Amino acid sequence: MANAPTLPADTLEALHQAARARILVLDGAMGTMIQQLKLDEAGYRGERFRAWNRDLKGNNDLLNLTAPDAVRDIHLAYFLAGADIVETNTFSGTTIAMADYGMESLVHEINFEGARLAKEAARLAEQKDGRRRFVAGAIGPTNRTASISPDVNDPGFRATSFDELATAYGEQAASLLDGGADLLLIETIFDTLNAKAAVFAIERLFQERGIRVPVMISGTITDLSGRTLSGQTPAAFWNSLRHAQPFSIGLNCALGAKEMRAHIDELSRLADTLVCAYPNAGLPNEFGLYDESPAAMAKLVGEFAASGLVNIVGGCCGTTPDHIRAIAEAVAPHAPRVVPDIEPMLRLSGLEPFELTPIIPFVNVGERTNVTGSARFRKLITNGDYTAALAVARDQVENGAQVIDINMDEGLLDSEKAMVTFLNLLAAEPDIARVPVMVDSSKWSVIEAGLKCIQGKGIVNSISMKEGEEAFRHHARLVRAYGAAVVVMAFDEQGQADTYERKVEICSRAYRILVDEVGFPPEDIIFDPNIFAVATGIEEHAGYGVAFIEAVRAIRQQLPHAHISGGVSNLSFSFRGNEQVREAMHAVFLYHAISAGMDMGIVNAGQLAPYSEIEPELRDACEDVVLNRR
Ligand code: THG
Repeated sequence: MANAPTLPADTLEALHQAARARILVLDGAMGTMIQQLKLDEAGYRGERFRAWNRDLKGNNDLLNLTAPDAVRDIHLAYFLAGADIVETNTFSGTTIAMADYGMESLVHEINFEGARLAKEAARLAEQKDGRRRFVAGAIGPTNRTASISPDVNDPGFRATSFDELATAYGEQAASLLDGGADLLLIETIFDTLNAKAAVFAIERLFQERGIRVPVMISGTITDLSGRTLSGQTPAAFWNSLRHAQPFSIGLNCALGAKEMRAHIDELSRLADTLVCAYPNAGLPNEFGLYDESPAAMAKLVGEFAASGLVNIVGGCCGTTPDHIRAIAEAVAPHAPRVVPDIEPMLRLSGLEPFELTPIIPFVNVGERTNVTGSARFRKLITNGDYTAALAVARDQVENGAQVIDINMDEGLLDSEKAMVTFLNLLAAEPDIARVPVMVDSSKWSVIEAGLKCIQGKGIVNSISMKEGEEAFRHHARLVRAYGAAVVVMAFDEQGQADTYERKVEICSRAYRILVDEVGFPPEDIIFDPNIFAVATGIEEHAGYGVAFIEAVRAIRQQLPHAHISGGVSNLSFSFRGNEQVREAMHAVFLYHAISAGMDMGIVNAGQLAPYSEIEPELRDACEDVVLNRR
């Protein structure tokens, strides 16, 4: 998310300049300060909502309308304690969260006023000491999760959806910008899919308005396992959200600075953007309150700064202006973290990260979860036996699949529904969901439905130029907005490429469009130059193996950072039923294709023989066929 700032250019420049010059200070907890006001039900209601038909005590965001002076004073207290950025009092300002109070219709006003009040406080603080202050529009996680079922007996159930979240987040973000927010802050993320919906909505808003403001992203690691509530590690979380090109990535809330340190350290090493940490004031006490002292907290956060881990610091639950003052003093002597240069690399995630590093020669993508590629899987899905279908996925992972390809393209099936059901159930299986998903369909609607279910960074399989460049660009932009990598088939308006020349020409054209026009990162592009069946008895098919292998070599040389994949089992369709020969064919083919630069393939993860273990006579025969020697 670069380019076209909406902020007055000087605000954006001032923000970047400040971030280069020093560790920026965020505010502390709004909720903690509101608690100290000891407002009763009437205090929350004010005159305007005196007769509202539901209890309003605890609706902190409503105070933007009913107690604006108090809210502004809290912001001002944080600014004067040393905060550069304060968060608007809008943590629950979505229609989804406001439904608890029947206040969906007030969302615009609450966010607009929230931003306006914080800006007023910023102006007052600036008048006092001349230092620039900024307002981050706070976007909380809502009280629903897109990738976790609230019902333990129904793991595939979801209380909300990507679309519902994107609509709600989009409304909130628009109102925050209308009210004057300088940045947006997607925070306290316990389910990365919620955050991906927020990122999607914000990007759509930026496109609609032709504007762009810096976006901060902050997750929360709520237990000692070091994972988010939805099960991701910090690195997986970062891989899932990196496409947002956020102003900062970081963590907040949870178990305090001490427990957060290791995770911030990890993000600090991985992220090529600013790192932000705003922990709670320690662990909760017996009343569930956070009471670490300003001095104790400042010592811990000060150490983050001394160790070069952070660019932005602040506090969450339990922190007060005194905490922020102490933290600001503690970090002031230290230089901000230097943003590292991170090597471009295909970085995916399920619950865990997967990186295609140069030492990985080849990525196994499990093919068996495919209704057209497996009669057994098709039967399980059409019979609705999802438990056994999940076992197929588990087998693939246990047999070494590092990614699983999921395909529900079957004429008699509601493919979208099957894709969604399967992915939602899969999300509840940590031993499968740890790997990234490849969403495989020839129908865009099925792909999009799948993308809306995965919290990790997955792969779209596939897009192509078969319907022309315009549709190709459109799909590529959406893939990017959903934060996925992409398989591009060597397929154009004329059809599927079958010769070396056509394969290279189409992939080159697609690469230029993706990289130069769409801004797609080249390391997130996976070309599939079409593996076709050989030894079919048809003369023209004999050269398919060689055409693929030579195209791989050329594409790897000519199109930097892009990867190559293919459906390996396609090659041996003419040997159906003879598994031994098929396996040998695949081993021989992969041996040559991998040395030419193929680094990924859709394979039967349980049935991959090493080249060296193929019986020599059979191997020679396969070589003759694959390399078209005889
Ligand atoms: N490129 C891309 N995606 C793809 C393909 C590709 N997705 C689908 C397919 N091709 C890759 N997946 C498979 C899965 C299974 C088989 C072949 C390719 C296969 N199945 C056995 C058969 O049909 O004989 C299994 C039979 C059974 O168990 O019922 O060979 O090329 N981007």
